[in-house]
Amino acid sequence: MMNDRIIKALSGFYYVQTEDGVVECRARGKFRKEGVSPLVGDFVTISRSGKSGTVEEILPRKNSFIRPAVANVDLLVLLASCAIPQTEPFLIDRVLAIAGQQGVEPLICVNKNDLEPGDGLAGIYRRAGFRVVVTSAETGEGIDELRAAISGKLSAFTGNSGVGKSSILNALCPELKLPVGEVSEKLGRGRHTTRHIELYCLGNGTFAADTPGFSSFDTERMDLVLKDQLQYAFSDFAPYLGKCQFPDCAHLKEPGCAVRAALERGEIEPTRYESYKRLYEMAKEIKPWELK
Ligand SMILES: Nc1nc2c(ncn2[C@@H]2O[C@H](COP(=O)(O)OP(=O)(O)OP(=O)(O)O)[C@@H](O)[C@H]2O)c(=O)[nH]1
Ligand SMILES: [Mg+2]
Ligand SMILES: [Zn+2]
Repeated sequence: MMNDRIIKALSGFYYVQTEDGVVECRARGKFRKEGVSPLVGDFVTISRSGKSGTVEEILPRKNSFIRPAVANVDLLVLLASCAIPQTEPFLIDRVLAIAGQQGVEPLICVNKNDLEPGDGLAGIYRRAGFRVVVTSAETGEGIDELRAAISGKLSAFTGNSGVGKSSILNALCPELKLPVGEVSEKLGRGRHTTRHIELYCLGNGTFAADTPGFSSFDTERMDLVLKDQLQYAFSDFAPYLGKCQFPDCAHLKEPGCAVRAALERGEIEPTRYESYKRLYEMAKEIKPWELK
């Protein structure tokens, strides 16, 4: 059927939502040979034998991500927290750059506002022109606003482990009863409670994928943004691009740089610019064979 979609990937199995229920599938070997893997969110064609099936074809994707491994998303919800585990702005900026490159709308959600005020972090991103919701899965603050923002869309919830992705989804839809984990106060991080990606229907054409959280180590395996394209993935730089003295300005140390002038006038957030520089340095190291 046209609308058969992978809603869960786990241990080499793909669970495909069809008109008459969920079918457990394996993927054809050709996908591995071609270097593609089916993703949660993919529309697929399957063949069936008895109760199980095989993913035969992946229909063209609107977009796809390596981390979280999802396809065809309308909205990337980036969960952050100012309480333990704290979210580094660099992680947010890195995911924002990837969303920017894919042309996917991001939404920043600063959670755990009951434990630690999220206004500071929220302010940085509001000033940079992003949509931000401040929430608490504990008190319900901001949940209605978040529900309205994701309504009718397919969202992927991402963020470091323990920020409350599963808790927020439970707050949006208590029937989900997703497992939530503890946070290690000592180590300052979550415990990777969510182990697989799964897409849930929240009703009224709203879908949300819960995904395993990032640890501080595994961001290496994230999508790559090339150094020359990086500036375009920073939407807050857009008003200044093309206005530098040198047309090939990398916005680092070049004279007459319009981006750095905007930074000095306070029109670009310092942490955003720092993240740009860090990502640029990382992008310089990308080898041609690492690109698809
Ligand atoms: N006080 C408070 N605690 C929260 C809030 N959101 C989540 N928590 C707690 O934070 C811990 C981690 O929450 P999870 O929902 O498991 O976090 P997660 O982002 O899904 O983590 P992973 O699945 O490991 O990626 C749990 O103990 C939650 O009860 C919140 O807004 N306020
Ligand atoms: Mg979780
Ligand atoms: Zn410049």
